[in-house]
Amino acid sequence: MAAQKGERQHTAADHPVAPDSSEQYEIVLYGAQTCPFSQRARIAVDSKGLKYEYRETDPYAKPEDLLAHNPRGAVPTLVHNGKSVYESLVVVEYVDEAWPGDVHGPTLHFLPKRDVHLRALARIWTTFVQDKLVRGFFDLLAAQDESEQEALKTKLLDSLREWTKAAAEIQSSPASGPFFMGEHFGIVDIAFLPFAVRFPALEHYRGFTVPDTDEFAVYHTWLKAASALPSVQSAMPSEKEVIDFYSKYAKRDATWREP
Ligand SMILES: N[C@@H](CCC(=O)N[C@@H](CS)C(=O)NCC(=O)O)C(=O)O
Repeated sequence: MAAQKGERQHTAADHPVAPDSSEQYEIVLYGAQTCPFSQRARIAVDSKGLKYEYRETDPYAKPEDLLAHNPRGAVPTLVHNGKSVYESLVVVEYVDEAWPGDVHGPTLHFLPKRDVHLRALARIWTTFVQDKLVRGFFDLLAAQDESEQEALKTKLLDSLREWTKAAAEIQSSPASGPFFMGEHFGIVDIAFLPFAVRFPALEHYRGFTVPDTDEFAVYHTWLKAASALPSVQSAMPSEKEVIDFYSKYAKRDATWREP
């Protein structure tokens, strides 16, 4: 697609990185394969088609180079021309603003660019993902008491029902999908997808599943379409990795780092 007047065509040549290891990369991403927050960052940079150096990092070992860029010692941490950005949703917005469009042209935006109301909706539902779905995911894993687990399963499913209903409403005007905001993959999808693909851990440890009913049809269609994207597949953990990783969370030996 041609660049619009006043907008510069964005090309791969804007961020040239030869696959030569002697060359300095301008973007370095510290992440962990099993970490859903890291997957958000990787989806963001991979969706934009950026070249970057990925450093698989154990954040619990707190290596010096990670601490030098992020005093919290957490992943993901993005370093762009020596300056660091962390907190996964901040990283996603940073990537969106620092590299408008993608390598194919100026049209890819994680936050709707021209419609201020759609942009507000994207923020409302990204916050919902964080406050209800991500929190619900970790609360359910951490719960040891069976009756508490049952209550948290119901709560998580209620939140997912609300999210799915909102997606269906947004997609119905104008009719489109399969992503949360319609045909464009964006920040709401990036915020939630890494957790949705880790739901097998909730099934394994807590018996939580999303019913295959009409009520959740939009969710299942979304999950299938979004999981198939190359930018998502490039950092997808296996089901075994997910289940192994969350074993310590299910025993309450670890939890997430809140923003
Ligand atoms: N709020 C953070 C959460 C990141 C997070 O919890 N990362 C974990 C790995 S999945 C981590 O680095 N943990 C190390 C620690 O908390 O010390 C974000 O959104 O980026």
